[in-house]
Amino acid sequence: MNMQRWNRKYATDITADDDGERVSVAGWVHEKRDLGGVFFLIVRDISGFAQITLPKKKVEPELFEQVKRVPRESVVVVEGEVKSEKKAPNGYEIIPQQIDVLSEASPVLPLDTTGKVGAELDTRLDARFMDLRTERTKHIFIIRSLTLRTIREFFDERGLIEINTPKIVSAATEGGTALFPISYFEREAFLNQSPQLYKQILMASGFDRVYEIAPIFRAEEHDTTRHLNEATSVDVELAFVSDKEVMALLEELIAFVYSRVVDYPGLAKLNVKLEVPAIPFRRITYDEAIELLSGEGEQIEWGEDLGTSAERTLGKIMGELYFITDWPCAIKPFYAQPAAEGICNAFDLMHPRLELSSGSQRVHSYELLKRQIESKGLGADSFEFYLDAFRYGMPPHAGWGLGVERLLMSMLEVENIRDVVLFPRDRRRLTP
Ligand code: AMO
Repeated sequence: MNMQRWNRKYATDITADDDGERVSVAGWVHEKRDLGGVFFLIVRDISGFAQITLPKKKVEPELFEQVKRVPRESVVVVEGEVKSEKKAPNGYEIIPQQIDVLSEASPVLPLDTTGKVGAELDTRLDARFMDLRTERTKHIFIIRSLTLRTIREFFDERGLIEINTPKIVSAATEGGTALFPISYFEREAFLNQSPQLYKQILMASGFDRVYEIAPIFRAEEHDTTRHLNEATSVDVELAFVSDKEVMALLEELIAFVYSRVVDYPGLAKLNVKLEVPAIPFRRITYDEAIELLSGEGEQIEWGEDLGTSAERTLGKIMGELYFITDWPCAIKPFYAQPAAEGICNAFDLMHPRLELSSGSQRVHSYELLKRQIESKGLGADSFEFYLDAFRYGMPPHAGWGLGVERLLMSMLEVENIRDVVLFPRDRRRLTP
């Protein structure tokens, strides 16, 4: 097959100004419409749609028969002449000279790609390759890519260094959520829950501003619309700063991402009204949070974590992005720095619907860290490689982890977290 011969253009790169030009568009047969004297073939590529017009009297009968027969969603290359046409999408149509069917689709499709017939999420995830051909899903993943690019740009401008830490690890970091064990030769190993230990180790290296965007694995058994077993986390760690500075960095980042996504033209296809949030976000302490909840009839014992229902109630009261600060140490990990009696310098960033991020100022004293690991009932032995980094000069530091999917689903008003992951991993789903 000689692919060179085609002067291939994306559907939206062709305009009415190309009138008279010979072009090729390559893509999928989106729709076929027979209007009697004229037949329309709508070809879709990643950019949009091209109208191929076949006036029955003018085109070769064989070409016409071929087009009539080709099943929807088949892959075709259409070569022909551009004609300016006000009524067509993008203001032009193509009068074809040749249509090559490169791959014929089976006639019964798992999904309707025009979006006229809706499908259940499970059906869409089972046929994700085809679901991605629909406008809404396509734009979600272009926005995901834009979001990640924007995050990297933001960090790059501020001099953070991007790091990659191991995903095969020997110890847990986030108490409460379970680990996925894997067989690692003759030893026990796990998939990482968070790059926490490694990003902290780097603080002892002189790399004083780092970030990582990578998968985290959590063996959570429950099946919710906000939890995945494999998620993507944006992790940040900065030295010579406190929790206050990293909170400011986090809210600036969120506002920056929103400002970019607001400008993305495809956002219109998702029917969301997005406004760039004003910074700084409101801050309430854990004590204030449980007081607010008590006012709504929801009693939380001091030292108890806030569950889904509490998060929802608080979200309704706050109505916008906000931080919860000054958490009881008992419900935060060993690496969070204690401040006053029983309280540590930890925070959660909340969207009215769900938690987006958590972080803290870290313990940087070797002795205190070791004591805190032990007091959480964890064996200091398995943390030796981590503790070592605290013995030879460890600056004060702070950081956070932000769930990429949580950010996307809240920003785009998507109900189920699985909708913003190409191939989600959950309790039931290991393929595709
Ligand atoms: P935490 O456990 O709160 O903190 O995780 C940080 C953020 O990651 C996202 N997240 C998840 N998203 C989808 N499915 C899951 N199962 C899931 N688990 C977590 C959430 C959450 O807010 N080491 C600390 C961060 C730090 O202190 O730097 C940590 O992992 O958006």
